[in-house]
Amino acid sequence: MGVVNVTPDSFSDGGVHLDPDVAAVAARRMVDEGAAIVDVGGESTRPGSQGVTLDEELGRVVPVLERLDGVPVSIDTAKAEVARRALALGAELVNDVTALRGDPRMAELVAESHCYLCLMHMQGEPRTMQVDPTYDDVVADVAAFLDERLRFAVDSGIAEERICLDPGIGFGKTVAQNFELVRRLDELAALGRPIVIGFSRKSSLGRVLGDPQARTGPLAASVAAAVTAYERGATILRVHDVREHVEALTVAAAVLG
Ligand code: HH2
Repeated sequence: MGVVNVTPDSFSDGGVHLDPDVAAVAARRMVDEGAAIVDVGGESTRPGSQGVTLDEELGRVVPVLERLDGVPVSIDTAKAEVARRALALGAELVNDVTALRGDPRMAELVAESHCYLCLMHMQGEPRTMQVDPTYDDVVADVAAFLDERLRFAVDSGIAEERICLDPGIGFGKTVAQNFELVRRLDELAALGRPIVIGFSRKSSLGRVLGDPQARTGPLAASVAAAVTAYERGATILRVHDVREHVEALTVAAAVLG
């Protein structure tokens, strides 16, 4: 899954894809490089971010989606109206970082649209989530949350086979907790749904490399996280640098057989 953030402030590619033509070229290049789907988002969820209005978010993503005819698209949004417009423009997957808790109309929309859905774990909200994340056992707590959200989605009429789950790397977790979630990914895979991991460029990578103030992580570190997550059962890797990840994951798959 390639990432195209149509935002001025995303933590790693903010401002790069604000021009819809540039964003569409980037999305198509990601597919050429081997991405199965491109995740388009118009609202940064980086730690400390404030959120954007509906009009602002639509104004960012709609011109991009209009240019992506024929490209497999995921829409990264917590707003049902943004998802509705994106689905009408051909998006196949709704990537909701609030796991259907952000907008009461989202579950019904996804159920009626028969699209795919990603349910992600987040403790708190982006503005404050990194202040003091606390868990009894981060993996067990995230698994219980995802299981509950999966049941909620299915009870709302969304087909279980269309749902994937994501522990939400960096969303209300310490550096150690992010790595533990990948180390023990088999416990999340046991929920029986495909697992998405988005470790690409995240600050925990830069911090484990020795910079306690890092805001991002480098490419080689992102690839290492993706490959080890894949080895432990992740099947969808959300990444900014598609070509390098596809090369690494192809070799990892050849080794693992
Ligand atoms: N991470 C980000 C945004 N959306 N969705 C899923 N399912 N999983 C993730 O790990 C995930 C996500 C944050 O990364 P990015 O989009 O690069 O930055 P920003 O939120 O600042 O736009």
